[in-house]
Amino acid sequence: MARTEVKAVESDFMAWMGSVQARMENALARLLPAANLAPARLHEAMRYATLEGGKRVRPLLAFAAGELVEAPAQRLEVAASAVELIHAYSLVHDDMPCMDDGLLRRGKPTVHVEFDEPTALLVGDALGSLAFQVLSEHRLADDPAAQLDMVKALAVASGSRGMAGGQAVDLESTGKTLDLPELEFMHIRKTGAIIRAAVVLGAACGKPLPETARARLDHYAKCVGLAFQVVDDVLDAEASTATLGKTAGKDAKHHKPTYVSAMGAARAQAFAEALRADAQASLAEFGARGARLRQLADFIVLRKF
Ligand code: GRG
Repeated sequence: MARTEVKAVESDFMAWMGSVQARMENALARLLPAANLAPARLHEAMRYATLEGGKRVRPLLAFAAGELVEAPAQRLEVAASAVELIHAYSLVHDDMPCMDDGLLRRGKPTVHVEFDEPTALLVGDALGSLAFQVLSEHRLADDPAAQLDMVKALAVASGSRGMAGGQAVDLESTGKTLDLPELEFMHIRKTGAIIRAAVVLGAACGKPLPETARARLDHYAKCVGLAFQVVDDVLDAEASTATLGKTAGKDAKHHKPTYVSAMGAARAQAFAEALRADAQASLAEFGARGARLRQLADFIVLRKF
């Protein structure tokens, strides 16, 4: 591709990303309870945790998967909001002193710092419930059984066989060395499961995909989900707090086993790039409709924040 063509593709992707991010900000602001509605402090904290921040990678993946199946944007924004609410929930709890004890998130004080610990606990609880409320009260699939499958996919991805389970392994592993299969087991659950659910939910908002296409899309999602956490490990070791909007260098400080501690930053980045190639290869059959998913795999692996 010529240099000018590359620039045009990049700016088209940036514009698409900005438009989905803006759409998501509006959708989440509408779906969250108003800040002045009683109990106002809890509602204010839920909005603080969710709005005006974050890359919105999971919603972007849901919208990109929706492009494969001509999914209506009104459905996608609701499904993507449910995923983002679970993600925001996980960040609030992850930052609490009983977990990773983070002080800074998305460039601002974490919820338990800005509010207090009991409020942070309740924010997570309430965001989780809201996620399943929005997923069940809007029509997202033509077939009600397909919509029930969406609810189940998000429940499984966030539960003990998904994110909560991965976090349990993460907490148990502090100060230990994990081998590569053990690291993969943890990362695929802690971070990958919700990313996979974002892709599944986006694809479920449109025309049904044949089983083989669904399997290829799921393989893509599994690869980018793992790659996302591998790159997060690299950025924690190599980027600055100002760039990340959260405290850098915490993994080494807290003796967390990561891909960087297991293989070094350069090999970890190379592993993420191999996962990206694997993800891209599994999109071959989708042709031009897979363009956004391809671009997102690039963004996830090459990002600097
Ligand atoms: C929500 C049911 C439920 C359980 C929560 C606390 C916990 C159990 C899990 C922690 C999961 C966690 C925080 C994993 C790390 C994932 C990760 C790399 C987050 C950063 O995601 P980005 O970079 O953040 O997409 P932004 O701020 O851009 O949205």
